[in-house]
Formats: sequence, C-alpha cells, structure tokens
Amino acid sequence: MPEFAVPDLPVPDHPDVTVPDPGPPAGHPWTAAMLTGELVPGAPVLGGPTVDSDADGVTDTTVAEVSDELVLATDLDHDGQADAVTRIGPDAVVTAHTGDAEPREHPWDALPLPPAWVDPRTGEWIRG
Ligand SMILES: [Ca+2]
Ligand SMILES: [Ca+2]
Repeated sequence: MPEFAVPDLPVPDHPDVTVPDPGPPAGHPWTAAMLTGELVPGAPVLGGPTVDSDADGVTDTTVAEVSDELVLATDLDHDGQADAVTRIGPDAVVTAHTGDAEPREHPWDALPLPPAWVDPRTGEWIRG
C-alpha cells in the first residue's frame, strides 16, 4: 500500500474567517452612512443611501423615519454628506439645502404657492 506524504502546513489556532468587504462597484463611491449635519435636527447621521433618485445607477437618497417625520436625505455629489433634505411631518413639509440660511417650511394648511412666471422686462422668474 503506497504511503502519501502529508505536507507539514501550519494550522492557526484561530483561522481568519472574515469576509473581505466587497467595496463599491468600480467607479462608484461607497457611503455606508449619510451625514446630515444640521439639515436633520437630532439625527446627524442616517443609514446609507438606498434610493437612486436620478436614475444614474448610484444610490443617493436615504429614506428614514426620525421622530414623527419621514426624512428623505439626498447626497447630490456622492461625498457622504446630504445636500438636500425633505422632512415630511404631521404639520408641514420642510425642505433644506446645504448653504440655505433657513429651511423652507410649508404647513399642510397653507395656501398653495402662486404660480411662477417670467417677467418680460427682466427675464427673471417671479412667483406671485
Ligand atoms: Ca443617483
Ligand atoms: Ca453631498
């Protein structure tokens, strides 16, 4: 009966069973969290984006429930920081963009915004 040589291989006490992080698809950024800063009071960090709002193949929007509001936080430039946030609550819809001095609040019982039109003299859009 032939004998087979068994290679003398080291056997670790605790084998490495971790699975490497697959990382982002080639050419796509990876964000595991959405930083909201002051755009979502009380929730500076949300989960990673799961919605591709502009259909470019890259998820950019996180949908979350914070307190009694539905929050949609969108990262337009894929840097992990929300650039636009819409908070839908029981009393109003609040939208905020990075760099805005104040968020815009539209209460549910408020009259609709007047239609916008172009001033023929200046070419500027005017509302009201
Ligand atoms: Ca997208
Ligand atoms: Ca961003």
